[in-house]
Order: sequence, then C-alpha cells, then structure tokens
Amino acid sequence: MATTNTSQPKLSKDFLWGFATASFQIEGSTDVGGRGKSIWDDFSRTPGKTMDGRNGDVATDSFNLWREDLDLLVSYGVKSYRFSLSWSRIIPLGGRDDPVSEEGIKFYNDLIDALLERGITPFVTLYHWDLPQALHDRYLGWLNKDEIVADYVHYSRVCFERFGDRVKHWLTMNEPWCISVLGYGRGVFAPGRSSDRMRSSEGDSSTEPWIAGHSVILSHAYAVKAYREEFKAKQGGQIGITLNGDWAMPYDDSPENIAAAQHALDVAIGWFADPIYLGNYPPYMKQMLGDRLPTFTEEELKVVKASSDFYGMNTYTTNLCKAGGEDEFQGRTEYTFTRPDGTQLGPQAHCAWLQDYPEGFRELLNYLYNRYHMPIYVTENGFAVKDEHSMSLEQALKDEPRVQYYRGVTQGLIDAVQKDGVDVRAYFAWSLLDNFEWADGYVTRFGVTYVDYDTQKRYPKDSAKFVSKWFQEHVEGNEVAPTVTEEVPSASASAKPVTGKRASTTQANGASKRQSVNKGAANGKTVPKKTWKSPIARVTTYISTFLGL
Ligand code: GBH
Repeated sequence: MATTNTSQPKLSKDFLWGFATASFQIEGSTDVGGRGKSIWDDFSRTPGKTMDGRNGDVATDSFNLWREDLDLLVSYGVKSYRFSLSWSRIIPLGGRDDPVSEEGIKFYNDLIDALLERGITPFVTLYHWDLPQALHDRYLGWLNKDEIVADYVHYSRVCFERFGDRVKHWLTMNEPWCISVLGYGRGVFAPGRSSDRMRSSEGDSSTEPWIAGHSVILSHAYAVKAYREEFKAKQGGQIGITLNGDWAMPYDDSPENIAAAQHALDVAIGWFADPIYLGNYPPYMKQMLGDRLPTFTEEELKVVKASSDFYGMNTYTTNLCKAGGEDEFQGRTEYTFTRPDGTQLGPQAHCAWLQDYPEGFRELLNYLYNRYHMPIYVTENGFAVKDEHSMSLEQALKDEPRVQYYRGVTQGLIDAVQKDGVDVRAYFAWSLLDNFEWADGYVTRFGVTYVDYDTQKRYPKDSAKFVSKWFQEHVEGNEVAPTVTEEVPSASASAKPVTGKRASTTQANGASKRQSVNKGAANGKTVPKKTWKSPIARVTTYISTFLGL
C-alpha cells in the first residue's frame, strides 16, 4: 500500500537518504581522461587477488553511464547520493607538486551539477581506498606519515576549491580499519602487504597496519583543519570521517566474553573513533600493542580531537564475541554467528562475514550515540543475497532476503530515533548498483539495482522499491514526492532494463524536481526546497494511490 499512514512517527524533513557507491567500484575507464593508476588497478589485475579473476577496468562503466545512474536515483526519489572521488583522476600522480587533471575535475563537476539540477544532494567521499599508485611507488603511501599527510591535505584542498561551492557534505575517509588491516595486515586488499609470505613478499602485519591507521587519522584531521580554516566560512559545509564497525555481542554472559565484546569494539571502532571524538587511543589498544601503537604529539592531538562534525557509520552485521585467539585486528577475540545453542544469529549472506541481525543495528546506534555524543550519519548499510550471481535475472530481482534485511534495519533506525532518542540524520543503503566488490570481484552483489555485466543494463530489484518507498513514507515532507511505484519500471514482472526511453519518462519528475534545485548553493546560501509537483505527477500519484500500488 502506497497510502501514507499519517499517525506514523516520521523522521525529520532534513533527514538525508539515498544510496552509496565508490569510484573504483563503479567507474571503470581506468586509463581514460588522463587518470593515473590507483593501487587497485594492477592489484585487481593480478591473478589470485580477486575471486573471479576479474578487475576494475570496466566495473559498472559509470564513467560513461553516470547519467543512467542519475536516472535511477531520480526514479528512486532519493534526497542524496553518496559517491567518492578518484584521487588519481583529479591528480594523476597524486602528489602536492603534481599537476591537476582538468578532465578529471570536469567529470566530477558535470556529475555534481547534474545531481543539483535534479535536486539531489551530493555527499562526497574524498578517499574510498583508491590511492594513487605513484604515491605507493614513491614512498609506500600510508606507511609514510609526513609525505602522505601533506599529499592528502593538498588533494583535499583541491577538491574543496573546485567542488566546495556546490558540495556541502564531505567525508574524508572511508573505513580506516579496512584501509589499514585489509591493505597492510591481512593483505587481501591493495596494496596487499602482509607478513604472510604466501600472499606478499613484503610487509609486516604486526606493525604496518597501526602505522597506516595513524597516518589515515592524521591525514583526515589535517584536511578537516584546512577545511575549517580556509573554506568553511564561505562554503558552509560539514565534514567528517566514516568508520566501519559491526555490533559486537558477548557469545554468552561469562565475564570474559562480555569483556571480549568490548575489546572487539575497541579495535574495530575505538581505534579511530576514540582519538577523533574523545582524544586518545583506547586503553585496551595501548595494552595490547605496547610500543607498536604509534603516539600522537600534543600538537597533533589538538588537531585530531573533535575533527569530525558527525559520526559517519558504516555497518553490516553483528558478531558474537568469544575471548581468545591471536587476531589483534579483532582485539584478540573470536567471532562467530553460531549461538551457544547451535542456532544461527540470522540469515546468511553471500559473504561469510555477513548475517542479517537487525537488532544489532539498533544496538550499535545506541552504543555510538552514548559513547561519542555525535549526530550519526549512516553512510553504508546493505546485504548480499546468497548466490544471487548465479540466479536468473527474474529471480535476482525478487531479492526477498535483501528486502527483509532493509525491513529490519529501517525498523531499527526509526526505533533508535523515536524510542531511544538517538540523533540519526542520514541513511545510505549500500549500494545503488551491483559493482566491483573488491577481492570478491563481481561474484558478490550488494546492489539494490541489478547490473547485467554483459550489457551493462541496470534493473531495479525489489529492495530498491522497498527502500525508496520506506523513506518516502517515513521522512517528513516526503509524502507528496513521487512514489516509487510510478517511477520504477516493474522490473520483477517484466524484467525490463532502464533504457534511454525510460530515462525520458523520469524526465517528467526530473523536471518537477528541477524547480526545487538549491539555486543558492553556488553562493553558499541555502534556499529551502519546494515540494512542487507537476500536475501530471500529481495525477499519477493519485491514480497509483487509488489503485493501492
Ligand atoms: C564496505 O566495507 C565498503 O565500504 C564497500 O566498499 C563494500 O563494497 C561494502 O562494504 C560491501 O562489502 O576480516 O577479512 O573477514 C564493509 C566492511 C569490514 C566488511 C571488514 C568485511 C570483514 C573482513 N567490511 N569485514 S575480514
């Protein structure tokens, strides 16, 4: 039923929602437009590094098909789109003395302008794992603190200068834990360094991840300092970091397992969140690592502490934690999804690390809000349906386990806000599209939109409709927005792709949305959005509501 239940509590009208992507996972065109290599280019081309042996050369071809991606966003009725910038498209060699590529700037300028024309707020990540290869070759990237901080801050400044007149929501880094641990500890992500000599001829998993993480924190903090001192007054945006972190539950109520769950959180989240929001590394990390944990100078700490305007939260699952084991990246705890009575925590996703447990989502929101006292932006959350890659298109579009997942987390979200009083201000589902899932290649699909990699056609899954409809019904002032039922092609019925023709149907709404474009954004003023609807859209809404669609 599309009818809005007006007695239902709502999220505030400023609540931002939409879908997220990342440059390397969708753009492809790695050698086009003057782009320099990123560390993922050759890594993903190296045999054995991705599950299906495929790389990021084409991905979802969004460097070429970005207008179709925007048509999808319009058809889903989103308020915002989270995407990331490719550093080596903007500065091909990455460094502070290297030239800026005007072609790269233009690509993102066009994307940002097109979003604003459609009334969609750009939510921009500066770094989502695609370090310029040249910086790795020159000085080992994140392992060289002084060099990388200077280069990252320079790159950030270029982005603030060139895009900050229109971009008001910045994320410095995506998931520092993954950058550090997966790139320099486990060695499963680029640059693939590890003590495991089967995996890598170079690296030291006992020291490098902590060094890399330290550089990431400082790079983030000095970029925020630059934004606040040089840009914020005239541009008026917000800037923060986004951390991965799954809820940790004690395996049982033994004191050592209760402590283990906290240790897991200390390393998964506290490693970055404690310095940034509280001003120091968690005591447990100091105890566990001794002098392998780098230290901040007094001056650095002043820059690090309070360097994020909000808490950026990426979360996917919940782990049951048992004390023990040697895995420092999990705080020397063991993770399982099997409860003491032998049952599973929840439905299993395609990837081993993910089960659906929505209660954990609400718990995590409460934990973060109580510990860090910051408004929370959920910047990623999603589910990969088991074996979706081997299903027929029709089957894949009926993604009930993903719908179930989003049903659970949206309930958890509204309960956390309404019942627990947690200040949550944004929600982005991962991902707009099936895309290059890093070491999983294209096997694992996280999209609410199915991508046929042979044709690059996009097909909305049922989950896209669920998420769109849920937010349209639960965000204040969205009631009159076009409903997803009139927007999204009934893909599950007819399995029709989003074509150029369809795109023109959405233009009607694109046009109506254009009336509400934030025209003042370019000069830093905010102009309230109007919820204007074309007469045709009103009639369509009325009809679809009447028909109970
Ligand atoms: C996100 O990370 C990424 O930001 C996004 O790019 C990605 O596509 C999406 O998730 C889906 O995976 O210790 O080796 O077993 C998710 C956070 C944290 C999930 C680490 C996997 C366990 C890795 N990830 N976690 S491992």
